[in-house]
Amino acid sequence: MAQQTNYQLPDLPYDYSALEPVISAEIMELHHDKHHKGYVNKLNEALEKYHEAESKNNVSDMIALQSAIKFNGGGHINHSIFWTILAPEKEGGEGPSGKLLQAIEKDFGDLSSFQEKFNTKTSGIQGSGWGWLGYNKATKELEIATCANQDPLSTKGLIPILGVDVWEHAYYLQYKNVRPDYVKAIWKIFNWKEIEKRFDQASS
Ligand code: MN3
Repeated sequence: MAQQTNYQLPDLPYDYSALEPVISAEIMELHHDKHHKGYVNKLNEALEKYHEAESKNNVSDMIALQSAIKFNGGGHINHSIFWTILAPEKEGGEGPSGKLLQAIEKDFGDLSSFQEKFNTKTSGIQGSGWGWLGYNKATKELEIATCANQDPLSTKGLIPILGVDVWEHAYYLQYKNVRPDYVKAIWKIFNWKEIEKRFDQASS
């Protein structure tokens, strides 16, 4: 009998319009209610089929389902992080402080160098993907990394601290083809309290 798998769409921690003018309510509603929900539904479908194949010891069916699990599971993981590391303008704090700021200064020189590198790499992703600040537990260093499609950052051996979705569905209705303007603007709505909490957990 197939095991029960039931991932749920998490609620947004704010209203659709809360991130305006940086991200419009229309984008937020579509992004959360349609795109993220789609990943959750397809993840649950794929896992159900996977458990069925597993119960029948059908390894070729199990292998065939892996890319759907990676794509939709990654989409669910990535978006679940994304909503929480954003906050209405001025509510998420001015910028990183404390231990996170110290680590950024150690690994990137200073905050503006980090910001510039992050924006350049993230804006330059070919096609759809995500730009991340990740923590490498082995080297105890922060790294900027990009992932294609919905590959989660764990595929690069890093713990996600902050990330930006640069799929067109995340910005096109508002920023059209000018992805760098969206990436630049999103710094106004980072939730630094949450991001610092993620860093503390990753680095402790
Ligand atoms: Mn998205």
